[in-house]
Amino acid sequence: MRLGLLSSGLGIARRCLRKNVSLNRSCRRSVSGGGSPLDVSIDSKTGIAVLSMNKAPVNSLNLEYLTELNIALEKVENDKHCKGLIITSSLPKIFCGGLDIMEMYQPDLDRLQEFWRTLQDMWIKLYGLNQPTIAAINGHSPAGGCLISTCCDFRIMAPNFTIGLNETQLGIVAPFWFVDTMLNTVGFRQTEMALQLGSLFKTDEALKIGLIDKIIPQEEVVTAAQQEMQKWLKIPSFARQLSKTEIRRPTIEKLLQRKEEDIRHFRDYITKESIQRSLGMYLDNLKNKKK
Ligand code: CO8
Repeated sequence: MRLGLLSSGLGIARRCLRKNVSLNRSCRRSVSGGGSPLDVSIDSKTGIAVLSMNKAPVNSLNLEYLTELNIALEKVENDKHCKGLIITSSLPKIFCGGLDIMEMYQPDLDRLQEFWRTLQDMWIKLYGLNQPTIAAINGHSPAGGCLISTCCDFRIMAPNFTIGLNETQLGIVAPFWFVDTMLNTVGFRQTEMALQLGSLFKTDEALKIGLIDKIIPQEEVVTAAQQEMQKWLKIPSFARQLSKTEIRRPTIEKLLQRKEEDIRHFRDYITKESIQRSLGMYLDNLKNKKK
Protein backbone atom coordinates (compact mmCIF):
# COMPACT_ATOMS: atom_id res chain seq x y z
CA MET A 1 0.00 0.00 0.00
CA ARG A 2 1.20 3.47 -0.80
CA LEU A 3 1.76 6.09 1.85
CA GLY A 4 -1.00 8.67 2.10
CA LEU A 5 1.03 11.82 1.54
CA LEU A 6 -1.84 13.61 -0.10
CA SER A 7 -2.92 17.22 0.23
CA SER A 8 -3.85 17.41 3.91
CA GLY A 9 -1.37 14.72 4.94
CA LEU A 10 1.51 16.32 3.11
CA GLY A 11 2.14 19.02 5.69
CA ILE A 12 2.44 16.41 8.44
CA ALA A 13 4.67 14.22 6.29
CA ARG A 14 6.90 17.21 5.47
CA ARG A 15 7.25 18.02 9.17
CA CYS A 16 8.19 14.39 9.95
CA LEU A 17 10.68 14.25 7.08
CA ARG A 18 12.12 17.62 8.09
CA LYS A 19 13.30 16.04 11.36
CA ASN A 20 15.05 13.30 9.40
CA VAL A 21 16.88 15.66 7.06
CA SER A 22 19.61 17.20 9.14
CA LEU A 23 22.75 18.92 7.92
CA ASN A 24 25.85 17.33 9.42
CA ARG A 25 28.57 19.86 10.09
CA SER A 26 31.90 18.12 9.98
CA CYS A 27 35.36 18.17 8.50
CA ARG A 28 34.96 14.84 6.71
CA ARG A 29 35.03 14.83 2.96
CA SER A 30 33.13 11.64 2.23
CA VAL A 31 29.58 10.96 3.22
CA SER A 32 28.32 7.92 5.03
CA GLY A 33 27.31 4.98 2.90
CA GLY A 34 24.88 3.29 5.24
CA GLY A 35 21.74 4.44 7.02
CA SER A 36 20.10 7.54 5.67
CA PRO A 37 18.88 7.53 2.05
CA LEU A 38 19.92 11.15 1.77
CA ASP A 39 22.99 12.44 3.56
CA VAL A 40 24.07 16.07 3.64
CA SER A 41 27.40 17.03 5.19
CA ILE A 42 28.83 20.50 5.37
CA ASP A 43 32.55 20.91 5.74
CA SER A 44 32.86 23.58 8.38
CA LYS A 45 36.23 24.78 7.05
CA THR A 46 35.27 25.21 3.39
CA GLY A 47 31.50 25.69 3.72
CA ILE A 48 30.99 23.12 0.94
CA ALA A 49 27.99 20.83 1.40
CA VAL A 50 27.92 17.36 -0.11
CA LEU A 51 24.46 15.91 -0.67
CA SER A 52 24.71 12.21 -1.30
CA MET A 53 21.84 10.08 -2.55
CA ASN A 54 21.82 6.64 -1.00
CA LYS A 55 18.50 5.02 -1.84
CA ALA A 56 19.14 1.58 -3.26
CA PRO A 57 18.78 0.18 -5.79
CA VAL A 58 18.87 3.22 -8.15
CA ASN A 59 18.11 6.46 -6.22
CA SER A 60 14.77 6.64 -8.03
CA LEU A 61 12.78 9.78 -7.30
CA ASN A 62 9.44 9.04 -5.69
CA LEU A 63 7.19 11.49 -3.81
CA GLU A 64 8.77 10.92 -0.42
CA TYR A 65 12.32 11.14 -1.74
CA LEU A 66 11.62 14.31 -3.71
CA THR A 67 10.09 15.79 -0.56
CA GLU A 68 13.28 14.95 1.36
CA LEU A 69 15.39 16.46 -1.40
CA ASN A 70 13.34 19.67 -1.32
CA ILE A 71 13.74 19.96 2.43
CA ALA A 72 17.49 19.37 2.17
CA LEU A 73 17.84 22.00 -0.59
CA GLU A 74 15.85 24.49 1.43
CA LYS A 75 18.06 23.88 4.46
CA VAL A 76 21.23 24.22 2.40
CA GLU A 77 20.03 27.46 0.85
CA ASN A 78 19.07 28.94 4.21
CA ASP A 79 22.28 27.88 5.98
CA LYS A 80 24.54 30.92 6.02
CA HIS A 81 27.59 28.68 6.57
CA CYS A 82 26.94 26.79 3.35
CA LYS A 83 28.80 28.35 0.44
CA GLY A 84 28.36 25.72 -2.27
CA LEU A 85 26.63 22.39 -2.91
CA ILE A 86 27.90 19.17 -4.49
CA ILE A 87 25.37 16.49 -5.42
CA THR A 88 26.53 12.91 -5.73
CA SER A 89 25.54 9.31 -5.02
CA SER A 90 26.67 6.77 -2.44
CA LEU A 91 25.61 3.87 -4.69
CA PRO A 92 28.44 2.13 -6.55
CA LYS A 93 27.34 2.71 -10.17
CA ILE A 94 24.16 4.77 -10.23
CA PHE A 95 23.99 8.53 -9.83
CA CYS A 96 20.21 8.61 -10.17
CA GLY A 97 17.87 6.32 -12.14
CA GLY A 98 15.40 9.17 -12.71
CA LEU A 99 11.79 9.37 -11.67
CA ASP A 100 10.36 6.33 -9.96
CA ILE A 101 8.38 4.83 -12.82
CA MET A 102 6.03 3.22 -10.29
CA GLU A 103 4.76 6.72 -9.44
CA MET A 104 3.51 7.02 -13.02
CA TYR A 105 2.30 3.48 -13.62
CA GLN A 106 -1.32 2.78 -12.62
CA PRO A 107 -1.24 5.80 -10.33
CA ASP A 108 -3.53 7.19 -7.67
CA LEU A 109 -4.57 10.55 -9.19
CA ASP A 110 -4.12 12.73 -6.09
CA ARG A 111 -0.74 11.26 -5.36
CA LEU A 112 0.29 11.59 -9.02
CA GLN A 113 -0.43 15.32 -8.97
CA GLU A 114 1.37 15.80 -5.65
CA PHE A 115 4.32 13.86 -7.05
CA TRP A 116 4.53 16.15 -10.07
CA ARG A 117 4.16 19.31 -7.99
CA THR A 118 6.98 18.14 -5.71
CA LEU A 119 9.19 17.45 -8.73
CA GLN A 120 8.42 20.93 -10.10
CA ASP A 121 9.35 22.41 -6.70
CA MET A 122 12.61 20.47 -6.63
CA TRP A 123 13.53 21.73 -10.10
CA ILE A 124 12.62 25.34 -9.27
CA LYS A 125 14.69 25.22 -6.08
CA LEU A 126 17.74 23.44 -7.53
CA TYR A 127 17.88 25.29 -10.85
CA GLY A 128 17.73 28.61 -9.04
CA LEU A 129 19.74 27.75 -5.92
CA ASN A 130 21.67 30.76 -4.62
CA GLN A 131 24.84 28.80 -3.97
CA PRO A 132 26.97 27.35 -6.82
CA THR A 133 26.12 23.70 -7.46
CA ILE A 134 28.25 20.90 -8.91
CA ALA A 135 27.00 17.46 -9.94
CA ALA A 136 29.59 14.78 -9.14
CA ILE A 137 28.09 12.14 -11.44
CA ASN A 138 29.61 8.89 -10.27
CA GLY A 139 27.19 6.54 -12.02
CA HIS A 140 24.42 6.26 -14.63
CA SER A 141 22.21 9.29 -14.87
CA PRO A 142 19.15 8.76 -17.10
CA ALA A 143 16.13 11.10 -17.40
CA GLY A 144 15.42 12.64 -13.97
CA GLY A 145 19.09 11.96 -13.10
CA CYS A 146 20.10 14.01 -16.13
CA LEU A 147 17.65 16.72 -15.01
CA ILE A 148 19.29 16.95 -11.57
CA SER A 149 22.73 17.07 -13.22
CA THR A 150 21.80 19.80 -15.71
CA CYS A 151 20.24 21.88 -12.93
CA CYS A 152 23.73 22.19 -11.46
CA ASP A 153 26.20 24.87 -12.53
CA PHE A 154 28.95 22.36 -13.38
CA ARG A 155 29.09 18.63 -14.11
CA ILE A 156 31.95 16.22 -13.45
CA MET A 157 31.35 12.62 -14.52
CA ALA A 158 33.11 9.29 -14.15
CA PRO A 159 33.95 7.29 -17.32
CA ASN A 160 31.84 4.51 -18.82
CA PHE A 161 28.43 5.60 -17.56
CA THR A 162 25.48 7.11 -19.42
CA ILE A 163 23.49 10.32 -19.14
CA GLY A 164 20.61 11.80 -21.11
CA LEU A 165 16.90 12.43 -21.42
CA ASN A 166 15.71 9.02 -22.62
CA GLU A 167 11.97 9.67 -22.13
CA THR A 168 10.99 8.78 -25.71
CA GLN A 169 12.44 5.30 -25.12
CA LEU A 170 9.76 4.88 -22.45
CA GLY A 171 7.14 6.12 -24.93
CA ILE A 172 6.72 9.38 -23.01
CA VAL A 173 7.54 13.01 -23.74
CA ALA A 174 9.81 15.12 -21.55
CA PRO A 175 7.98 18.23 -20.26
CA PHE A 176 8.98 21.67 -21.54
CA TRP A 177 11.06 22.54 -18.47
CA PHE A 178 13.15 19.35 -18.83
CA VAL A 179 13.67 20.37 -22.46
CA ASP A 180 14.53 23.97 -21.52
CA THR A 181 17.15 22.78 -19.03
CA MET A 182 18.77 20.61 -21.71
CA LEU A 183 18.48 23.38 -24.29
CA ASN A 184 20.19 25.86 -21.96
CA THR A 185 23.01 23.34 -21.50
CA VAL A 186 23.76 21.93 -24.96
CA GLY A 187 21.86 24.19 -27.40
CA PHE A 188 19.06 23.65 -29.90
CA ARG A 189 20.49 21.17 -32.40
CA GLN A 190 21.86 18.72 -29.83
CA THR A 191 18.63 18.97 -27.80
CA GLU A 192 16.29 18.31 -30.73
CA MET A 193 18.26 15.22 -31.74
CA ALA A 194 18.79 13.93 -28.20
CA LEU A 195 15.18 14.40 -27.19
CA GLN A 196 13.67 12.72 -30.24
CA LEU A 197 16.08 9.81 -30.10
CA GLY A 198 15.90 9.50 -26.30
CA SER A 199 19.70 9.41 -26.39
CA LEU A 200 21.70 8.14 -23.48
CA PHE A 201 25.23 9.49 -24.00
CA LYS A 202 28.32 7.67 -22.83
CA THR A 203 30.55 9.86 -20.65
CA ASP A 204 32.97 10.78 -23.46
CA GLU A 205 30.09 11.56 -25.87
CA ALA A 206 28.44 13.70 -23.19
CA LEU A 207 31.65 15.72 -22.86
CA LYS A 208 31.80 16.24 -26.63
CA ILE A 209 28.33 17.82 -26.79
CA GLY A 210 28.84 19.86 -23.59
CA LEU A 211 26.34 17.90 -21.51
CA ILE A 212 29.08 17.44 -18.92
CA ASP A 213 32.17 19.58 -18.29
CA LYS A 214 34.89 17.18 -17.12
CA ILE A 215 35.69 13.46 -16.94
CA ILE A 216 37.41 12.22 -13.78
CA PRO A 217 37.99 8.65 -12.49
CA GLN A 218 35.09 7.48 -10.39
CA GLU A 219 36.82 7.44 -7.02
CA GLU A 220 38.06 11.03 -7.54
CA VAL A 221 34.86 12.64 -8.75
CA VAL A 222 33.82 14.17 -5.41
CA THR A 223 37.34 15.42 -4.63
CA ALA A 224 37.52 16.97 -8.10
CA ALA A 225 34.15 18.63 -7.48
CA GLN A 226 35.48 20.08 -4.23
CA GLN A 227 38.52 21.46 -6.05
CA GLU A 228 36.36 22.92 -8.81
CA MET A 229 34.09 24.48 -6.21
CA GLN A 230 37.00 26.47 -4.78
CA LYS A 231 37.19 28.29 -8.11
CA TRP A 232 33.51 29.23 -7.93
CA LEU A 233 33.85 30.36 -4.32
CA LYS A 234 36.63 32.82 -5.19
CA ILE A 235 34.20 34.96 -7.22
CA PRO A 236 32.37 37.66 -5.22
CA SER A 237 29.23 35.75 -4.30
CA PHE A 238 26.73 38.56 -4.85
CA ALA A 239 27.91 39.14 -8.43
CA ARG A 240 28.04 35.43 -9.23
CA GLN A 241 24.61 34.80 -7.74
CA LEU A 242 22.96 37.72 -9.56
CA SER A 243 24.49 36.57 -12.85
CA LYS A 244 23.03 33.09 -12.31
CA THR A 245 19.63 34.55 -11.45
CA GLU A 246 19.63 36.81 -14.50
CA ILE A 247 20.47 33.92 -16.82
CA ARG A 248 18.11 31.33 -15.34
CA ARG A 249 15.15 33.48 -14.27
CA PRO A 250 13.21 33.47 -17.56
CA THR A 251 13.33 29.65 -17.67
CA ILE A 252 12.13 29.35 -14.08
CA GLU A 253 9.41 31.96 -14.53
CA LYS A 254 8.04 30.06 -17.51
CA LEU A 255 7.24 27.10 -15.26
CA LEU A 256 6.08 29.27 -12.35
CA GLN A 257 3.48 30.82 -14.66
CA ARG A 258 2.31 27.44 -15.97
CA LYS A 259 2.65 25.20 -12.92
CA GLU A 260 -0.99 24.21 -12.52
CA GLU A 261 -1.51 23.80 -16.27
CA ASP A 262 1.60 21.60 -16.39
CA ILE A 263 0.30 19.40 -13.54
CA ARG A 264 -3.06 18.95 -15.30
CA HIS A 265 -1.32 18.20 -18.57
CA PHE A 266 0.94 15.62 -16.91
CA ARG A 267 -2.03 13.94 -15.15
CA ASP A 268 -4.12 13.73 -18.32
CA TYR A 269 -1.20 12.61 -20.45
CA ILE A 270 0.32 9.98 -18.19
CA THR A 271 -3.04 8.31 -17.47
CA LYS A 272 -3.81 7.74 -21.18
CA GLU A 273 -4.25 4.06 -21.94
CA SER A 274 -1.52 4.07 -24.59
CA ILE A 275 1.00 5.74 -22.25
CA GLN A 276 0.19 3.29 -19.46
CA ARG A 277 0.76 0.44 -21.91
CA SER A 278 4.18 1.87 -22.89
CA LEU A 279 5.21 2.30 -19.26
CA GLY A 280 4.08 -1.24 -18.47
CA MET A 281 6.18 -2.62 -21.33
CA TYR A 282 9.22 -0.57 -20.28
CA LEU A 283 8.89 -1.87 -16.71
CA ASP A 284 8.62 -5.46 -18.01
CA ASN A 285 11.79 -4.92 -20.07
CA LEU A 286 13.64 -3.61 -17.03
CA LYS A 287 12.65 -6.68 -15.02
CA ASN A 288 13.27 -9.13 -17.89
CA LYS A 289 16.74 -7.91 -18.80
CA LYS A 290 18.05 -9.87 -15.80
CA LYS A 291 16.61 -13.17 -17.09
N1 CO8 B 1 11.88 3.60 -11.47
C1 CO8 B 1 11.49 2.52 -10.78
N2 CO8 B 1 12.23 1.39 -10.68
C2 CO8 B 1 13.42 1.38 -11.31
C3 CO8 B 1 13.89 2.48 -12.05
C4 CO8 B 1 13.06 3.65 -12.11
N3 CO8 B 1 13.42 4.76 -12.78
N4 CO8 B 1 15.10 2.17 -12.57
C5 CO8 B 1 15.38 0.91 -12.17
N5 CO8 B 1 14.36 0.43 -11.40
C6 CO8 B 1 14.30 -0.86 -10.72
C7 CO8 B 1 14.44 -2.04 -11.70
O1 CO8 B 1 13.18 -2.39 -12.23
C8 CO8 B 1 14.99 -3.10 -10.78
O2 CO8 B 1 13.91 -3.59 -9.99
P1 CO8 B 1 13.90 -5.15 -9.50
O3 CO8 B 1 15.17 -5.33 -8.72
O4 CO8 B 1 12.66 -5.24 -8.70
O5 CO8 B 1 13.88 -5.97 -10.76
C9 CO8 B 1 15.92 -2.32 -9.86
O6 CO8 B 1 15.46 -0.97 -9.90
C10 CO8 B 1 17.37 -2.36 -10.27
O7 CO8 B 1 17.45 -1.99 -11.63
P2 CO8 B 1 18.46 -2.73 -12.63
O8 CO8 B 1 18.52 -4.17 -12.34
O9 CO8 B 1 18.07 -2.31 -14.01
O10 CO8 B 1 19.84 -2.05 -12.18
P3 CO8 B 1 21.14 -1.82 -13.08
O11 CO8 B 1 22.19 -1.41 -12.11
O12 CO8 B 1 21.42 -2.97 -13.99
O13 CO8 B 1 20.76 -0.56 -14.02
C11 CO8 B 1 19.81 1.61 -14.45
C12 CO8 B 1 20.46 0.68 -13.42
C13 CO8 B 1 20.81 1.97 -15.53
C14 CO8 B 1 19.36 2.89 -13.71
C15 CO8 B 1 18.61 0.89 -15.09
O14 CO8 B 1 17.82 0.35 -14.04
C16 CO8 B 1 17.73 1.75 -15.92
O15 CO8 B 1 18.05 2.03 -17.05
N6 CO8 B 1 16.59 2.16 -15.33
C17 CO8 B 1 15.60 2.95 -16.02
C18 CO8 B 1 16.00 4.36 -15.99
C19 CO8 B 1 14.99 5.20 -16.72
O16 CO8 B 1 14.67 4.99 -17.85
N7 CO8 B 1 14.48 6.20 -16.00
C20 CO8 B 1 13.53 7.10 -16.56
C21 CO8 B 1 12.44 7.39 -15.62
S1 CO8 B 1 11.33 8.60 -16.31
C22 CO8 B 1 11.96 10.10 -15.86
O17 CO8 B 1 12.86 10.21 -15.05
C23 CO8 B 1 11.37 11.36 -16.43
C24 CO8 B 1 9.99 11.18 -16.85
C25 CO8 B 1 9.33 12.48 -17.28
C26 CO8 B 1 7.84 12.26 -17.42
C27 CO8 B 1 7.24 13.03 -18.50
C28 CO8 B 1 5.77 12.70 -18.70
C29 CO8 B 1 4.97 13.84 -19.27
